Amino acid sequence: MKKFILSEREIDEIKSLVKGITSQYSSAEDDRFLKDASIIAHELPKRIRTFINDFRLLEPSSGVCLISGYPISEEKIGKTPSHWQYRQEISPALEEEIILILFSTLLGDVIGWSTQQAGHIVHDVIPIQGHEHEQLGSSTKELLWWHNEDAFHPYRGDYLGMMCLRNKEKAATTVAPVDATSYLNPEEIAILFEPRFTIRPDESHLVKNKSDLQKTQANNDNLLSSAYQKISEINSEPEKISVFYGDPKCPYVRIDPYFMDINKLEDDNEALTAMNKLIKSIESNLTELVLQPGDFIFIDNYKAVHGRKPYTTMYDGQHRWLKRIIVARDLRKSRSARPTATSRIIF
Ligand SMILES: O=C(O)CCC(=O)C(=O)O
Ligand SMILES: [Fe+2]
Repeated sequence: MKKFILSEREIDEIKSLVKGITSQYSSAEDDRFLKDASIIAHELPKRIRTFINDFRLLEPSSGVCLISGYPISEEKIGKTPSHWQYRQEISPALEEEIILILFSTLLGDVIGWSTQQAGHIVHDVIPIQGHEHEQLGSSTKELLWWHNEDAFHPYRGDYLGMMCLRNKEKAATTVAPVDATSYLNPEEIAILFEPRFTIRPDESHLVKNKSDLQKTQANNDNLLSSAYQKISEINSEPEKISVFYGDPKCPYVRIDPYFMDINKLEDDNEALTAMNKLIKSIESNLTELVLQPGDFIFIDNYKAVHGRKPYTTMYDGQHRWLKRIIVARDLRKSRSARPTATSRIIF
């Protein structure tokens, strides 16, 4: 994994850049800030711009990079919220959210989903009481199966970014590169390049995880209703897709085993065998990473998978708290699902 440790001087430079932004914008999701973010990011320290640019263009095989050392003020961020719907008018982590967006814009354009976390672009990854056994980022007692983010969706992001504010529980994020040619033969790779597989939407996009506010609005919001309708259609009749795409000598991957109904592949023995071999190989390459406060991790969603191990938490306001973001390299790809050219939210 590529690692970068911020120097004192770089931290000072970032802080003074962010100060100028927080004096103008009270939300990291402000449209004007999002439009200008890629310009402002030019003012980040050169070493960090080079590091992220290299991650984007050189596509290192690890598929993961880590930037660490940003100081987090426990006092300033305050208590971890108990649910992602309970947002304060002005985020106590506005500074950190802005940095996450600035780093992200060096990889592409940030996007969000109307069907996830109430259509927010910066997500909260926190344990939520009642979700313990769900297959969700907010679960604790269950293994969050490794996956590509939003693998079910044609407009899934190219990268997933996460910033750690708090992780006293030492919950481990899991990551693995998908280096297909080192564990599969050309015939198996060719099978995985064929549209013989399905991926259903993960639980975070389902109606049952809508925000309370969206539940009350849903009936008079046609756009949102149709977005949930699309999710429901993919859920009941997922199209056949390939697991690999791109260059057969170094394939990109689209995989989320928990939602792939692998048992239904029984009448396609070749596909089942290749898929199981791939899953086993990824499993054996999985490593654990306990994010520390002040860590930013970017995962190449075409080249690596990630998940999370089960953990124990007290839900005491000091519980785990990550900020999370999705980045697309080509915003235009999803234009038909976004109301305007500048809108970041996919419906
Ligand atoms: O909690 C983690 O470390 C990862 C969670 C995750 O997979 C996600 O939020 O996309
Ligand atoms: Fe994830």
